[in-house]
Amino acid sequence: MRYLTAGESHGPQLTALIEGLPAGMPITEEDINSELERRQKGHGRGRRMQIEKDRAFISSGVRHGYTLGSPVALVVENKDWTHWTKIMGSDPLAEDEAEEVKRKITRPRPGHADLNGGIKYGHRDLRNVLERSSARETTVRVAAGAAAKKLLSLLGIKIASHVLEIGGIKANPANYKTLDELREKTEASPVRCFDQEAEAKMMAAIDDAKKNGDSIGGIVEVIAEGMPVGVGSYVHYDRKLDAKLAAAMVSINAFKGVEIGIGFEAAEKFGSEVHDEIAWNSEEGYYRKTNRLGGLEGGMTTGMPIVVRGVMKPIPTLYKPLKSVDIDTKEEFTASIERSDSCAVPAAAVVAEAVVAWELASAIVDQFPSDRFDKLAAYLEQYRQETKEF
Ligand code: EPS
Repeated sequence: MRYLTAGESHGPQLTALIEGLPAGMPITEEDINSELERRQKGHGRGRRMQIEKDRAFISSGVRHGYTLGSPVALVVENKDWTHWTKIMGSDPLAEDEAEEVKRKITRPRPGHADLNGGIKYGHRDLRNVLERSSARETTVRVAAGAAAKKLLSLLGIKIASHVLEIGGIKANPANYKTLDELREKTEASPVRCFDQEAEAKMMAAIDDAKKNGDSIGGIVEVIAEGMPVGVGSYVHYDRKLDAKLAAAMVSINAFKGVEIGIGFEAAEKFGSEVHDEIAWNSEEGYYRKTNRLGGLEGGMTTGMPIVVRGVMKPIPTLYKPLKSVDIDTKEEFTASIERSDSCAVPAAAVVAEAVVAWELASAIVDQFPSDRFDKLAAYLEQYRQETKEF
């Protein structure tokens, strides 16, 4: 499967175009909208989220609640567009109105795509860069991820996410019995954190950052249960599932790093403390006694829960901006101020869940190719049975 997105932050709409979903899979706009709603929440979000009420319109590929096998197009309208029709319109501007209408930006924000993107594409108005590089685009990545999540759930694969750290405040290890329990508790948390004590401290840290015109980042974790064994491959670098998951995580705006399982902690431990011993019983077949490697060995799934973490740097758009250089005058100025969020880590957990879901669903569809969803489900069932008997 693959997908592309289109759309600017203040353009009329955002679009995701999905190729490869098998035909006959049940899906509704509500499956997508519930995920979009989750992305809009979180303590620390800015004013844009009060303007928008993100809803997906399925404009292609689904009929009467089922996929057709044709491309699935998902469209989310930007409500804010009504304020930007002239500034972001596709029509050429008249000579005399050109400058005042553009809301031109010439002072790049450190840490954002502004300067590098301007140089690369030859844009002397950096708005031409920031409109697309904005994290607004993650809206339709969540929409595409929602379709992937639907496919996974129909195949008995559950996925959830939570926030582990915000602005240096670390949550205690989350002791949940089931992913449903994790989901229930974190959905009710304004920072998507399982640990309520840490939650209060995280919210206070966000409020402080906001008061100071600053921003803070954090760490999110995604867990997926029920993946069949052997999805992905060891035979080529570009078929390794852990590599795809890492790329997907770092592709999220402001994400700078990723860990799988115990991640960087493995550097401090002996091999005997890192690797998960193999066991077998007649009910489950093979399993690992521990899951330090986060459900992935040799670029493939082990059948244990997939555990992926990502670190998000603080959002670079600051109300108390850092120093920058005006690209027209070359003078030192403070960077331009755009509307921003003091912390978007809780929302980023939902985005991380979406991109992980996409990679897992995509790997399954690649490995068990079928144009029909019912055949895919039957094939997977048979494979799961064979795995047990191996
Ligand atoms: C976002 C929409 C954006 C920002 C934010 C995330 O909308 P606007 O620029 O109109 O406020 O709120 O993105 C950034 C801060 C950024 O630097 O990219 C969204 O929909 O999540």
